[in-house]
Amino acid sequence: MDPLTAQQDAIMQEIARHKGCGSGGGDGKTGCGSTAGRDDLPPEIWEKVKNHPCYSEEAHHHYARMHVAVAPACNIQCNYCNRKYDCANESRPGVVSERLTPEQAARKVVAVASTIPQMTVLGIAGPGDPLANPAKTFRTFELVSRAAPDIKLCLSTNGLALPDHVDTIAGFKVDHVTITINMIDPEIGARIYPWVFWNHRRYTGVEAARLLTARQLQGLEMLTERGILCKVNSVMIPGVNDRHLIEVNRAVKERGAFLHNIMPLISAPEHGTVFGLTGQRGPTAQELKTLQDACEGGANMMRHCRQCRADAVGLLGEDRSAEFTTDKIMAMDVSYDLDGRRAYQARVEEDRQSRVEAREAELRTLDGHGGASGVTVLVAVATKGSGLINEHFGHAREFQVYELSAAGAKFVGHRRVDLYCQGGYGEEDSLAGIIRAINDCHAVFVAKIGGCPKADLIAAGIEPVDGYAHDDIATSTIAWFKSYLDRIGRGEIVHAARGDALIRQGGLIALQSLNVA
Ligand code: CLF
Ligand code: SF4
Repeated sequence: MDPLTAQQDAIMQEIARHKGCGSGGGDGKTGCGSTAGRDDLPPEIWEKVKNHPCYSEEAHHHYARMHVAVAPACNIQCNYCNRKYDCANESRPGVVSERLTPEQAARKVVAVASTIPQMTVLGIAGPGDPLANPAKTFRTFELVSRAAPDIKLCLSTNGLALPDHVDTIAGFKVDHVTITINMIDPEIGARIYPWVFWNHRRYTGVEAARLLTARQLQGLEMLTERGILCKVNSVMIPGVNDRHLIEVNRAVKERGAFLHNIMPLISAPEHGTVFGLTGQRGPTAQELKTLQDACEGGANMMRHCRQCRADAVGLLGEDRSAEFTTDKIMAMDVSYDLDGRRAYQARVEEDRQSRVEAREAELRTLDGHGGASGVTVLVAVATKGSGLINEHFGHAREFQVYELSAAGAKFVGHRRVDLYCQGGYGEEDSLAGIIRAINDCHAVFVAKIGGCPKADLIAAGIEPVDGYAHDDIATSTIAWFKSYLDRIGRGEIVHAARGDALIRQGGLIALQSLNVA
């Protein structure tokens, strides 16, 4: 056995000890994950996730994050990456971010935090790998923690250099680290990573993948030992690692990962990546959901990721980066109003708490509705954020999808669509695309909708619901679900599962046969 393999085997044996879910968190009563709330988590974990939009599904309706693109270099090559663009482990391919110095980045954070008081998290996620650029990454953290002490620091890495930097990360009080782990089997890894560069040497093939997985899992263990919350991102690549990700889910849970975010590969020839050029397809939304469902019971699933770019600003799913270009932030007159930010966030928390109570009260009234235990339906929601049904059908660029059952309303994903309303007119091609994208949903909740799309949706078997405009999503969808069950009970409708959707992901149409029930 060569010295490198012996060293990695030793690391693998050392990290094979089971740790259980959560970094000191999770009481076994509930999943400590993105859907968990205040009552489900130990207080110290709740404090860390309650206003992090990626680590709490509920928080992502209320709180924003921003990225600063300070890390251009990378130490590995992924077959889904083209270095012209941002790191595809956190970003959609095909978009390029404006590179910043740490000083520009710190100024940008203060400018954004002064303008968007619900911006609570600064993440460094590229455009290359933050830990392949440690000086720039940590200098940015140093400047930001001084200038904006209430902002949570977050990091996303491929993990190769992670074990060397864990103490520094802990020293900056970074509470949230994401590691992209696409495999734990080096044979599979060799199909994803052509090479890695470590310790002044380039490794290729299975040897490269073995080194990478050992370093990733070692870094994950080291972080969770220090109480740092870890999220694992995995890119689902059909035919390469899709089934294997169930094993990855188990392995990262054993090592204390708090969340697992399985993201679809986005691949097209124009991205110039190996996978794009060789015709490797991404998964359909249904395939993604099936895999995420199969992983339930393991490490908790994150399903609300938007694969945002390395200079993203705003709520997940919205992009306000154009308001904060370098030119604009240099011209802005900013002052950091810590008290004002705290007061704003206190009001957000008050509103959030009263809505949680209303939602729980509505859920209690589900008891006793005939058939609730066996019926599950998907519904689509048009929203601009804040957990409200507050978007017009014609203005929606995406729909959030919820699964309704006796257990309540559970967020299961989002579907990107083309705008229906274009220049004051409804676009028929877009409407057909929207119907295909939400074809597996029984209803679509909107703030407002015109007569034409309404009729077409009804003809397609999707009920348009505009009676809950500007109300809370979970409370409203549960109320509608009760009326749906009542209609079944009265024999007015017959419940039937709907077919799989043909869905756009990241602007690409993933083909799947329509099977409308
Ligand atoms: Fe950024 Fe990532 Fe931190 Fe979030 S993103 S570094 S954990 S603050 Fe979030 Fe964006 Fe998905 Fe990332 S939605 S791509 S999971
Ligand atoms: Fe590209 Fe990110 Fe992979 Fe590096 S880690 S090769 S930047 S996708």
